Parts: sequence; structure tokens; C-alpha cells
Amino acid sequence: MNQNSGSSHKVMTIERHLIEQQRHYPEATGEFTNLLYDLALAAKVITREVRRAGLGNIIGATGSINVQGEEVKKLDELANGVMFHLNAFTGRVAVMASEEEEDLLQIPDEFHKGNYVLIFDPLDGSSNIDVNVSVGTIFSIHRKISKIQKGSIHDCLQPGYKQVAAGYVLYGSSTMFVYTAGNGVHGFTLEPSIGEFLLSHPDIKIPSRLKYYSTNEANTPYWDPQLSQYLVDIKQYQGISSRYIGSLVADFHRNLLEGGVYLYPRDNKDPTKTEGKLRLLYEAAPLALIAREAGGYASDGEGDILELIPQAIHQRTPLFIGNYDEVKKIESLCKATAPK
Ligand code: AHM
Ligand code: MG
Repeated sequence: MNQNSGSSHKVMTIERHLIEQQRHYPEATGEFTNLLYDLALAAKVITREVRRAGLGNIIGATGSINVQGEEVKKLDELANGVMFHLNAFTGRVAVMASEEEEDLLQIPDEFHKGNYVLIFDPLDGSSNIDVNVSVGTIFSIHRKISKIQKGSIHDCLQPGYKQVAAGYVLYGSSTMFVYTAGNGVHGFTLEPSIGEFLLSHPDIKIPSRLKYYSTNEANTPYWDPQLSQYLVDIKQYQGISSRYIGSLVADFHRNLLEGGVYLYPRDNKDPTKTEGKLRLLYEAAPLALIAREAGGYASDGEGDILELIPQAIHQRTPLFIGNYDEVKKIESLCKATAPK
């Protein structure tokens, strides 16, 4: 057989990519590689559910009961279940935390406990689900540091710079899986006819040009005045445009590929969210690692998101993320006007 026949020898599936990455670490057991592969599988299962969203109440369903007589679950609950169940039995994870769950997610007694900690937002951008606009899954992986076999809260409250991998899945016009394990940022697009993620965006670097700013402008009256002024000023930048979807994964992804900055500062609109809206562990820290690996930066207005030491699993934070120089500029602005 001509070993170069056809074009399939050039195709980099996510499995092949992960195996090739693992070769750089001769001591690796495959546990970590397989965890990433498990996440790719979860992404495919969630894709299937997302693509069927909105049909649950049409195809033979009455109320919230579907055609199989099962209760129609909300998509974010479904995604949460997929992430948990596909990772609970593998023996690779010691403990999990989800944006959807108040407490830590323990691995059931019957399953082996692994060396990794999995933290995720199963379906981010939930306000967009019912209107058929892009949503995403975000994940963060730490190595377990406690001596406790089943892990503990301390394993989850590690600063972002300690993540061994982070990534997201974007359920857009295609599904994309984007991740970093500290060796660049790599993006894969799901080929639906073969059900495989194929490498489509190797070694992503955020462009230095600032093409977009993304923020919820309706909140600006509730921002600190210097940031509201910044938003007036940014409109004068040459070639700048505004894009805001309201799904962090989608907004971040666009700016990562095209060049831009995303802002979700603290505001005084909602007294329960004076620390910002986004969650440090599930949203800000994983995307901050990707931003850093792609040559960008993420700040809470005072410093690097990756340096923050989490105090609680559902902690919120202001977030400025994207183009390195621009985020640094916003950070300087915040610092210069912060009350002493
Ligand atoms: P969620 O986790 O409840 O979906 O909220 C997070 C989302 C982000 O995806 C998005 O960037 C932000 O909230 C949008 O918030 P807003 O509607 O206030 O602009
Ligand atoms: Mg979220």
C-alpha cells in the first residue's frame, strides 16, 4: 500500500495530537492525556444535546416530559451531568467542582480516585440557550495537592497559574475545542460526519491589533467613572469595533482569533455582585491561562488573574481579558484611580 495515499495521513485528530504531545513527557502515564480525551468526548455529547435544544418540547412531549417518558432537563443541568458522569468513573479525577453545584463533587465510593482536580462551567452563557445563540463549556485542571485520596477544597482553591491545563468548548456554527496544557493554545473543530475533533487552529496567538472591545454597555452607568470614560475613549481608536454576545466563551474566542479586549468590571448595579459577575475558578482563571499562552493577559484590575488565591469555590471577580497591552493599560487605569 502506498502509505501516503489519500489525505488522511495529514489529518491531526485530537487523539493523535494528544498522543504526540505526551511523547514530550517520557515519564507520563497517560492519565492526563486521557483526561483531556475524556473532555473531548464530553464535548461531543454536549454538542449533541445543544444541537437538539428546543426540540424537547416539540417531538411528542407534553409539559416537561419527553417522548421516552423522561423529564426534559434543562440544557445546563444536562451538560453538568455529562461532565460529571463521564469523568467520575475513569480513575483519573480525585474531585470536581462545577459552577452549577454548590458543593464539591465527590467521586462515588466504588470508583478509583485519580491525581487530578477537574473544575468546570458546564454551559456558560445560559441566558443565550433559549434563543439559539452560542454557548460554551469551560474547564480547568489542577494536580491534586492534598494527601487526601478523595481530594479536598484545598485542591480546588489553587491559584490559576498552577493549572496544568485549561480549555473551552464553543458550541457555535461549528463546535470547537480549544485548550492549553502550557504548550501553546490549540483549537480543534468537530467534523460532524466522522464525530472527531480535527486540529484546525494550531498554536493560536492573539493578534496585537485591537479590532474589538466586548462589554455589556448597559452597565457603564454603574461602573467606576474612570472605566466609563475609558469606554468613551476606546471608541476613538482607529479601526475599533464593538461586539458583545453575552457568552463569555464566544466573546473570548472571537477576540482571541481577531484581536480584542473583553471587560466585565465590578459595578454597583446589583448589590449581590459587587465583586463582578464572573467566577474566578470556572471562568476567569481557565481563560486567563489560555490568554497568557496565546500572548494575551487577564487582570481583575489590580493584578494578574492567575495570581489570585481563591478563597471560595464560587468566588466572583472583575475580569479584563484579551490583548496584552490593552489589558495592562486598563489595569494601570484602575490602579491609578483605586481608593488608597
Ligand atoms: P452564566 O454563567 O450564568 O451563564 O453567566 C456568565 C455569563 C458570561 O458567559 C457572559 O460573559 C456574562 O455572563 C454576560 O453577562 P451579562 O448578561 O450581564 O452581560
Ligand atoms: Mg458561567
